[in-house]
Amino acid sequence: MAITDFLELDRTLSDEQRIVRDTVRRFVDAEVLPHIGQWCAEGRFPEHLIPMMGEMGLFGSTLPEEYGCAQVDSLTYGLIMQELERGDSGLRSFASVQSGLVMYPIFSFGNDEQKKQWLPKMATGEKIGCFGLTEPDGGSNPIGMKTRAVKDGKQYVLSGAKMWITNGNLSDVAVVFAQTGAAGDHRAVRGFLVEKGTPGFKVNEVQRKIGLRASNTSELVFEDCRIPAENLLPGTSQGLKCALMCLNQARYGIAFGAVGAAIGCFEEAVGYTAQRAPFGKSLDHYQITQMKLADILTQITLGQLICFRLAALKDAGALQPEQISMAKRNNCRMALETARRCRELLGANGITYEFHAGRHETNLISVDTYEGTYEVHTLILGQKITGKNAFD
Ligand code: TGC
Ligand code: FAD
Repeated sequence: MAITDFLELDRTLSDEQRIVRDTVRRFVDAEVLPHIGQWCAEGRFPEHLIPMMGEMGLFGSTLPEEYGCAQVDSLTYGLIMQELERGDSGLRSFASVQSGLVMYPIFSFGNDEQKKQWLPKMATGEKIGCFGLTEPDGGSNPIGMKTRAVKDGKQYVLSGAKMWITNGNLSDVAVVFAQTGAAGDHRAVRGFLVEKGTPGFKVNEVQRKIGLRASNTSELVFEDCRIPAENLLPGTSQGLKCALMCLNQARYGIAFGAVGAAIGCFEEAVGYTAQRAPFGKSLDHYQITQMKLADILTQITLGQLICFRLAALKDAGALQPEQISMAKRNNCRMALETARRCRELLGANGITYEFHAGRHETNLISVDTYEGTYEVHTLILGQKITGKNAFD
């Protein structure tokens, strides 16, 4: 039994779930961990991994086989995200945006033509997508968006900007949410497909990030950007709610992914403190070290339990957005705190790319921020508990 499977959750997996998890685990050990420090130092996403991930069925993996997807259950999907983020949050970000924020809305809100055009090629990784909701003036309250889409004959004209967009510079297509009605009208927000190279559509990569360095983050700018009217995702007729439904998919994956990052940090710290002996005995002989490790393992185990329950609720069609908020909020903060404590156990080595905890820590600052900050999820839970909406 691995120490990070303290409550023997592995026993509850089917053979198929275990095989998928172990395949992704081996991929990360062989192809990611030996090189990730270098990619972070260079500030680049490892694009050569995309076809390999496609081959393994890691994109849109819960979607139907008829679109070339693996059609796995929710727990398998979560475990894929866990293993990818044990490697690096940037890798999981790539896969969760492609799957939960681009393929999911095309599948859920697109017409047959859009699904056939995009989903099979996105499943293999031949085509890449990004998701534009956040704007330069603020992301927590997306209904304040300024990006507009105005119908003009057989076209929509987009104007505005989206900021902090994962995969932006790598993408063939962007799912962009824009206001088609009066400012602040929830119901009039719509989703559109904007293809790379469309006149009036520019992408600027964000430079000099202090974390998620092996991930592409970009600004999307729309200046009199004309797209065919048929690029509207017709099923986004419920407005902003459709964008929030996409977030549920990504937040679910992040809750699992954060556990993976925490496991990566913990396993490294256990190994390191068993070897390092600044006072003659290895660090793991000392009570302070053992207390830190016991606290961390307990928190990781609680995070795992939340995830496994989430998966069961999701497959039963009973998962509520507030339950996802609790998992995203708790697990991201848990992983961030775990990475900080593990980096501390590594002493000076913890601040280098030779080890993993410091890299995970700077990544997890972003993971704790995106897909709804800790405060936003606090207020979502607060509303559920009290019935009072603190966002008003
Ligand atoms: P509100 O009035 O509460 O709701 C409007 C309508 O939407 C419904 N709804 C949801 N439906 C499905 N899932 C959810 N999670 C939902 N939350 C709300 C709601 O029932 C209502 O429906 P109806 O039928 O009455 O119209 O909306 P609000 O404007 O007050 O917003 C509430 C708030 C603050 C919680 C929401 O705006 C929010 O979640 N803000 C955070 C924004 C966010 O998370 N952005 C993430 C951007 S994408 C990203 O970060 C990608 S990182 C990717 C990576 O690299 O991994
Ligand atoms: P703001 O909304 O300006 O908030 C600033 C601070 O105020 C935060 O601490 C927040 O918690 C707090 N705050 C806000 N409202 C309240 C309130 N009512 N009460 C108390 N405190 C409050 N977005 C996309 O659309 N697509 C992507 O692919 C994407 N990828 C990202 C990748 C990275 C690396 C990062 C860092 C972000 C990404 N984002 C993406 C954006 C992300 O979703 C936003 O950063 C996030 O939603 C927060 O928005 P903001 O940064 O504008 O902060």
